[in-house]
Amino acid sequence: MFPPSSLLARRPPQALAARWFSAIALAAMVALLGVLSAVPSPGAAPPASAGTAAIIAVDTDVAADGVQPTTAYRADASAIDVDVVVTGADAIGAFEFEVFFDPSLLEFLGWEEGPFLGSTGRATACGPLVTASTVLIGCGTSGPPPPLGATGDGTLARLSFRPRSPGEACLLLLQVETASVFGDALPTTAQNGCLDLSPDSDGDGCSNHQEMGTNPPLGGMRDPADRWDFYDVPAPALGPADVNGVRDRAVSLSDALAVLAYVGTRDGGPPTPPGFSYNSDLNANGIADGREYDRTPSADPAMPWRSRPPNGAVSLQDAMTALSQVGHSCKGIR
Ligand SMILES: [Ca+2]
Ligand SMILES: [Ca+2]
Ligand SMILES: [Ca+2]
Ligand SMILES: [Ca+2]
Repeated sequence: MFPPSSLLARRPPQALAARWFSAIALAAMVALLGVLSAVPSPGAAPPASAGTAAIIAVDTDVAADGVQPTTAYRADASAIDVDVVVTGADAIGAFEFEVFFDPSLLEFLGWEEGPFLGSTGRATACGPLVTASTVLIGCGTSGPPPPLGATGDGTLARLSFRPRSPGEACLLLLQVETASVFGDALPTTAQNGCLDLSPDSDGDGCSNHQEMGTNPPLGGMRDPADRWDFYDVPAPALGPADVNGVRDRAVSLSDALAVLAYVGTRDGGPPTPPGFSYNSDLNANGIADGREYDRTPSADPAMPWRSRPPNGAVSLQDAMTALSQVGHSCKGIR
């Protein structure tokens, strides 16, 4: 065997010339390919300018900056909006996406176009195609530039759903596409999103997710299996004069006043002079009325608001405990 340098030295001159010719031809072909790839040709997908594809993503929290792939909501929320957004768009003149959702968990309510596609002043037109479990939306613009296509990040469309039952409801992008103003497809990838539809297992008005939060005024630092830790009671107080008191998923002064009205009632005891009775069931919900206003005060001095299960008598301490929860609310959909 010869060492490599000797191998080259021993090559016939014709072979060396052919090698150089091959190298030049290869360089020319590479250059030609570069020129060809820089000129968009109909039907061919040119590479993204920055070497990356645009991303069409499901943003599950329209109120927060950035794209949230997962957000928890109350499973009984009346409506949940999600945005379909694009990041890294490269002068697009059209887009299309198709979202799959589980119809046992979500009902599709409607959609509206986002501001991004028309943000450079191009007129847009959209068409939806909705089935029981999919939403396909395509929007395009017409005419040559100017105006240029939209570049960067923005909202393509907002979709609205109503939860049907608790569970993890994922919104899966079955297909995504962006295209130049000439209709050439551009590299585009998808990012799905999921809605964590949280139930209210103990029926106290706060969802499990809200109770496991860290903010007591938003229902947090509670037990999703303890229905007595959120002091929302039928208000005004259930009594001979008014049997229509309701719980409203928030603790307000009217809750504390309703508890105050029941102070002095006890399980098996007589009605108080104003006519409030522990063992009546004026709202016919199967729970003794006094029990609805009854709690055991907090055992934690650091959390005086932390009400515990009924102890058979409504006391002034109960009313004070309710007062310390005034302002706590689980009315939000999150
Ligand atoms: Ca709850
Ligand atoms: Ca609870
Ligand atoms: Ca209330
Ligand atoms: Ca009752």
